[in-house]
Amino acid sequence: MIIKSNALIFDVDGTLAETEREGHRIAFNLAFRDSGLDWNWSIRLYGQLLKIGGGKERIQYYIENYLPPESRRPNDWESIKRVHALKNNYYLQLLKDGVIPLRPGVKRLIYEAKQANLGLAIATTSSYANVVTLIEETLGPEVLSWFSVIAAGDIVAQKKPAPDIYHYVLQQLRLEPDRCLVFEDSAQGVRAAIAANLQVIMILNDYTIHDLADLNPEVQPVIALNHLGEPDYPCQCLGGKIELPKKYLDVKLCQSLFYREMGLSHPTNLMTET
Ligand code: XBP
Ligand code: MG
Repeated sequence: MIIKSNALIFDVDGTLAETEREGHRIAFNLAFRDSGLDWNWSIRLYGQLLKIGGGKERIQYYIENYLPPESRRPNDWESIKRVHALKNNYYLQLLKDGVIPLRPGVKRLIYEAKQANLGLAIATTSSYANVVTLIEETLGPEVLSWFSVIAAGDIVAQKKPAPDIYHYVLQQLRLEPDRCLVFEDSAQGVRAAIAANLQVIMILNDYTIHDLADLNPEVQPVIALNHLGEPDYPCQCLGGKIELPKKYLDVKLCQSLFYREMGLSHPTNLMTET
């Protein structure tokens, strides 16, 4: 798909919706039960395991790092894949039950972007079916076609923080990085995007609230917010290189960031350098 306009690229888990604590985590625990594994990933433990991107990779990391040597089972990738497939079945059911809403401002921004003819793309570590179902259930099946590229899961060799998924999206969009703006919630997501020369708006959540402090000075988002905000539900600016000129992030601010990246001053002068 070739698009001529600038584009917004969204991470999914933690960015479009808070899918982890009451979604993936619950589904993992149900899959463990069905697989005869007496593991229970608490909210706190899951927060530690989130540093490992990808569900299969997370299970493998847990086995290798949290279990005593004599109980390190399953110890083969095929068995891990089976547990993970069970987990995703449960996760898809949770999405269909409507238990995971979009984060504030997400729907508004996606509609604004569509209206402004910006390109839309997805770059996620999660599985393709999970993304499609989340979008269909929260935004409606028709919105799925607004996304020119949905890059997910195992489509690339190395998951975030490697930049592979962002390189893939840029290649599919046939856009240079300065024509795109990324939305991410986690340090590994920001690292992946910046390693692909993209600029990032970081939308922190309960699990990633300390991730901004984990980032080196040269790997910083352009702005970090607690959520995207709405006109009647202001967001807070938590850090970054610019100040937020209003109480929520809208497509006009995104447009002004493209101007900034191209070294042009934006006609409406929406931004203030800090
Ligand atoms: C998301 C993930 C995913 C989900 C589970 O990372 O790490 O692994 O937790 O998805 P990001 P799967 O938001 O940085 O893309 O189980 O489908 O892998
Ligand atoms: Mg994320």
